[in-house]
Amino acid sequence: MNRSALLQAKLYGIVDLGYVDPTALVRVTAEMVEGGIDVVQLRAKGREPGEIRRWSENLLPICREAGVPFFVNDHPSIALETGADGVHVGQDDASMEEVRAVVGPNLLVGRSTHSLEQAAAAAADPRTDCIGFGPLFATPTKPDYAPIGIEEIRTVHRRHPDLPIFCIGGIKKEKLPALVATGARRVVIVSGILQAPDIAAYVRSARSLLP
Ligand code: 3NM
Repeated sequence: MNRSALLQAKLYGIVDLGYVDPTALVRVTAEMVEGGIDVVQLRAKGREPGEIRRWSENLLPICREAGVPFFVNDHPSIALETGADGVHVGQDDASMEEVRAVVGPNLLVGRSTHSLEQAAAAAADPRTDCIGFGPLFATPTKPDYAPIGIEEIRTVHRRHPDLPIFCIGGIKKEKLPALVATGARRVVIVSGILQAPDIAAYVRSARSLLP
């Protein structure tokens, strides 16, 4: 899997253990894939590494079969050892040097960014394959972060045209037309997807709103 797969991607879904019971992980991931999700990440804050490793091993084949890149949040060694396509790290997590020392040159590495300055720093580092940019709106999924709004979306895309930028935070499918009009090209939706009564249908319809 290489970076160009991420440039093609439009809709990135996170299977977040804050919303999904462990017993439902496989079903939810399969429904996201069925709906046409472009990237899947496993996010399991505060969970034991052994559990995260097992969940990663369970979800990876579903994504692999569909050709969907699979990322593990926060745990470079689990991403490497389970054969995931990538790892996603936050600003407060390991440095890019530390992450690459664990995963080597081939895994994809994503980084959260919360300002134009952080996005520029990530873009200037060739070890970073994609970024999250947000939270655009307040969100219970990441409650301790102040929303940055949508004014900078156009600027961040203009400054970094070759970097896959995934807008994130408080995004529901109803907001997609306005975000696209503001220059967004790729988005992450977490609770909107995971709380939908029909996950595959929600993903399909959100995906269709991203040109
Ligand atoms: N990271 P929802 S916002 C996991 O800005 C995450 O880095 C963010 O969830 C960031 O779609 C966020 O439910 C939560 O708002 C996104």
